[in-house]
This record gives sequence, structure tokens and C-alpha cells, in this order.
Amino acid sequence: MNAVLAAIRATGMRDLIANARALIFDVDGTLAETEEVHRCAFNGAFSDAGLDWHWDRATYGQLLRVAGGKERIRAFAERDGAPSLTVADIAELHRAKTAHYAALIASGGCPLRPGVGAWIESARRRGQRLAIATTTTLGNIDALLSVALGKNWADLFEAIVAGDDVPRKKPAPDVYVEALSRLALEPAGCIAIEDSGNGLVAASRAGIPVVITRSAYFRDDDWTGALLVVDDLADIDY
Ligand code: XBP
Ligand code: MG
Repeated sequence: MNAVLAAIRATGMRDLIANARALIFDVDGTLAETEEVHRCAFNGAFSDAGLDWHWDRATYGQLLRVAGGKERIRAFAERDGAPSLTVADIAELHRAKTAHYAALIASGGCPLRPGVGAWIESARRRGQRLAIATTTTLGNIDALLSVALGKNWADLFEAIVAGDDVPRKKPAPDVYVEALSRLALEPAGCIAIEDSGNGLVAASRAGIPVVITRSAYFRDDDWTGALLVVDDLADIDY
């Protein structure tokens, strides 16, 4: 057994996770490392629209502090001094981006991160309830999980809350509050699994204990208040 695993077992965290009433998963960066696919999808939409925009990794890493693709485009447009984009323009750009994302996922897929499949399987064995609370769209979740978990992926999750289902995106708690409402559960008995500082704040504001699985774009975020921080869910066998 590796040292991380032994330490986690010693802390009793493993039992805490195993006994949680529900596990509420974030999607991007948590279930799979999707942000590079999102970045390529944004650039594909900009190119199709004849915009001379190209988000490299450094730029995208900064823009990722803004949750939501439409909000991210707006933030960049304003930074880039292109205020002429209307709400409809941005919505159209985001629709095109979402189509690119689905095509990229369908053509190459994006595998689940290490340990995610095992956690879902363990939860099912235990009869533990599962939910999703994400900033992205239901279409993007379907594109990703249809490949990663099969066409009946949605049957695994009792509640699936996407970014546009609620008034405010992360770090606001809205998606987590809505997920708890649909599960009819109190926050303290659940566990949220997240990869970003925004996600940690969102779940914490909803009163849910958070396990952080660090992802490529958010490795050095502030994890103050997290129950546990690991590199991968595979570090915790429960
Ligand atoms: C991460 C996000 C999303 C994605 C892009 O969501 O902030 O905006 O980067 O997807 P999560 P959209 O809460 O799952 O980490 O373009 O559909 O917003
Ligand atoms: Mg995330």
C-alpha cells in the first residue's frame, strides 16, 4: 500500500467517503481532463467565425478563472477591446464551440481520470447515491460520458445539474444547492469531488465537505477548507 493510501486510511477519511449519503461530482477537470478539448473547441469556433483570436494554454489558464464558456468569451472580448459582440453573438460563438467540443470528444474521446471509474463502481456496490454539479452544459456532459461510461451513463446519476440550470455559476453555490434539493439531502452528509478553487468555494458555500482531485489547469489553487487534496482519486481506495 502506498504512503498516501495508508495516511488516508489512518485519518478515517476513507470511511467518511464510504459512508457519505451521496457523492456529487464536478465534471471538467474532475471526471476527465477536458479543458484542453474545450480550449481547442473555443479556437475552432473563433476560426470558423473569422475572428483572429487564438487562446494558447497560458491565456486559457487565466480565462479559466471565469466559470462558464459564454462568460469566458465575454471576459476575453472586453479584455481584447472587442465590446461589439452582442449577447446573441456570444451565444452563437458558444453554440459553435459546443459543436466543436462534441466532435472532438466523439473523434478522440477523453478518458475518465484515474480512479473515477473505480469510485463510481464502489458507490454502486454500496448503493451510494451519485450526482453531478457542473458549470458546463448537459450536452457537453452527454458527449463526454456517452463515450466514457456508455450511452446509459445518465442512469448512474440521480441528479444532474448543469451550469445553465441555475442563475449563477461557480463559485456561487447554486449548482450544489440545486443538486442537494433534487437529492433531498442535507449537505453535511454528502461529499463533493472538485478540481478547482472555484469549485471548492461553490461546494463549501453549499455546506458540502469537498475532496479535491488536482487537475492540470488548477494544480496550485488555494485548497483552504478542503476535506482532502489528492492528485488522483486512485489515491483513495474505498
Ligand atoms: C468547467 C467550466 C466550463 C468549461 C467549459 O466546468 O468552467 O465552463 O470550462 O464548458 P466544471 P462550457 O464546473 O465542470 O469544472 O463552455 O460549456 O461552459
Ligand atoms: Mg472542474
